[in-house]
Amino acid sequence: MTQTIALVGNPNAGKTSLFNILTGTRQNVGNWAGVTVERKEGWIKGEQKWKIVDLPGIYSLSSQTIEEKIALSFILGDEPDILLNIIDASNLERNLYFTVQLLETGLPTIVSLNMMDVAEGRGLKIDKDRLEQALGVMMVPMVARKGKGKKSLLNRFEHGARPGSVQISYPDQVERGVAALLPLLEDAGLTTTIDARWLALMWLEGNESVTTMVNEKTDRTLIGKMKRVREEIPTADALIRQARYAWVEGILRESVSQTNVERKTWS
Ligand code: GDP
Ligand code: K
Ligand code: MG
Repeated sequence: MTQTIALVGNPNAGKTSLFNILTGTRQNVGNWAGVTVERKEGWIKGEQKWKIVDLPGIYSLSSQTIEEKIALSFILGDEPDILLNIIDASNLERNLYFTVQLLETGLPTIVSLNMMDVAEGRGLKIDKDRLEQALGVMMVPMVARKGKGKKSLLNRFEHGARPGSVQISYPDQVERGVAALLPLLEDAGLTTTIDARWLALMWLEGNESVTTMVNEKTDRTLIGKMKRVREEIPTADALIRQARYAWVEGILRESVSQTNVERKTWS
């Protein structure tokens, strides 16, 4: 059976470079339905088992640009077997905000810790084990432009990906909203492989794609109840965003330090 890997990450994290070293010439390029955003998919060289879909580069799942809608509807609708999240190791704070949102979906995820050469050149010392522990998923250090780390990544695909297990404690108001929503989401039959807590958070944020999905699949009485929960927390999106940033800052304080020594392990 073919497994689908969705390649996701911030713009310029190295998605295209990674896609190319993984698929070589075995690529199809088209557009996402109805829009002129490029859609690429390919097959991992030497293996028929994995199809890899390159999702548009985005910074979060929240602000709902066309690129974000495409990525989110693929994640929600197609439920890829593995999320391959490529992040820029020299720019961890911004990149990990998105990673946290992805991990909260509960989908199996592998993180490609790319740009290790740049990070090392800047004297950043990244405690990968600690980061892995905090995020609950495996990370593969890479220099995608040079194809470094590809073997380890393929090895990780073989061993399978772990579901994200990030558990951020949000402010009480938000947690009460989530608690009120969980049974409603269950009644609506919306608790599938996508984590119900994540769906509840996205609903509280007022996320358009999740709102559309809920509206399509839920009867009006339940939607009414869910809307009332959301209306009670008008600042939910800001509260959630701040808590996520604070959580990322916390784990970076514990796992990244700055050194003066420039070690050239990757060049
Ligand atoms: P995308 O926007 O995520 O598709 O990123 P690209 O694959 O286009 O990469 C953005 C730029 O970073 C390009 O100039 C790449 O050659 C470069 N790049 C990609 N991976 C690495 C890496 O690991 N190290 C360095 N130094 N540059 C990289
Ligand atoms: K680019
Ligand atoms: Mg690209």
